[in-house]
Amino acid sequence: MKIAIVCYPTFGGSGVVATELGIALANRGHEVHFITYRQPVRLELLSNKIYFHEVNVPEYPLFQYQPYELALSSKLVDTIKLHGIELLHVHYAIPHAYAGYMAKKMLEEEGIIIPMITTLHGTDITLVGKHPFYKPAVTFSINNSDVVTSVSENLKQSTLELFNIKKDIEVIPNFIDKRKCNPTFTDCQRSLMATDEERIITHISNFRKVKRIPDVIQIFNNIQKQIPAKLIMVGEGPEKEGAERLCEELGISNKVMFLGNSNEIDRILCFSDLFLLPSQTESFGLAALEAMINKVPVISSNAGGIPEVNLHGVTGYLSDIGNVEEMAENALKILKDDVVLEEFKINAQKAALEFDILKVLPLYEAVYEKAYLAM
Ligand code: GMT
Repeated sequence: MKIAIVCYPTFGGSGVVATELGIALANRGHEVHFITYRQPVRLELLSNKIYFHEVNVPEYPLFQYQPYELALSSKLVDTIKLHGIELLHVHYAIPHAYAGYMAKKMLEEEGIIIPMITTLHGTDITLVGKHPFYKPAVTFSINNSDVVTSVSENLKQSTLELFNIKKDIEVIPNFIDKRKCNPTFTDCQRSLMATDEERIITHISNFRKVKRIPDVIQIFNNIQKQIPAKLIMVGEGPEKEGAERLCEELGISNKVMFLGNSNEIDRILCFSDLFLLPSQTESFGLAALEAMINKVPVISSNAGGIPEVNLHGVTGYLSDIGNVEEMAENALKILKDDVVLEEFKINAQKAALEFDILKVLPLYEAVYEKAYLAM
């Protein structure tokens, strides 16, 4: 099929999922067109099966807010016509589903009928979408998508609770590609980060409030009082400065490394012993899954869809949001004993394999086929 994918091009989970999905679809022979305002961060190679079309929004002084939705829907119409695209898959409801619906309607005027699949990712529902200023438009765009998918059962239930949804929502979880996790990888530069005695603990996110960054620091602070350890913080965002200050106040700055955004997540996870994800809410927790496939157990909150990924007592432990004491105690249970750590590492990777792209991709393809045939 010729498929257009609309997503955010950033390091955020929805952009990563959309990009990895597009690459996998291209590997299966589909022609994939990414339509967004910048080349997606994980999209390194363009080919005769992968195209990128940039959405430009010309600045005009009259507008306090530049009309991105308008530019996106126009770009969709042009690209779909030019390349004979057969299906539109939008990731993140706001404003992509809304712009996609407008494009569909414009194309219909010209006799072109194209199905639109909307994938809900989390914050488009639980944080931003439910705001009264957006809610009617989000409800409308979901109800007017041809197929709606959500990345976890929990997100599906939240969507049904928060919005008046008349469509079925199919759950298609986030995924990883086990083939990208190379078992013969020998370039794991652990010694650059820590001594042999130290455990390495990692957190990766966009450092937004929802990630509860101060909790990450407090959990680590409690751990390092008991065992030698280092914390690696990967990502950029509004909470980073405060986190650096908190480390100084606690006197642990020499044990915490802030690496900024990275495209080499696997290289960092290969030497990590534990991953921390104490989020306020998380529709799925792709970062946890990426840790698990790299044999890294997870200490997390039990928020949202995280329990569908991190299995309590098996791949890590879950605690109530904000219970940093318990999270640190659980972390120590895993980290203090080499045998226990190894057991959790193996369990984490085994559980992550359930989300391998080879299992998840056919679910998307089935949805595409159903939507296409229904037109
Ligand atoms: O976690 C973020 O803040 C980024 C966000 C996004 O919209 O890109 O991630 C969401 O989508 C990911 C991919 O489906 C999920 O794995 C994340 O759990 C979800 N984040 C939240 O629900 C907070």
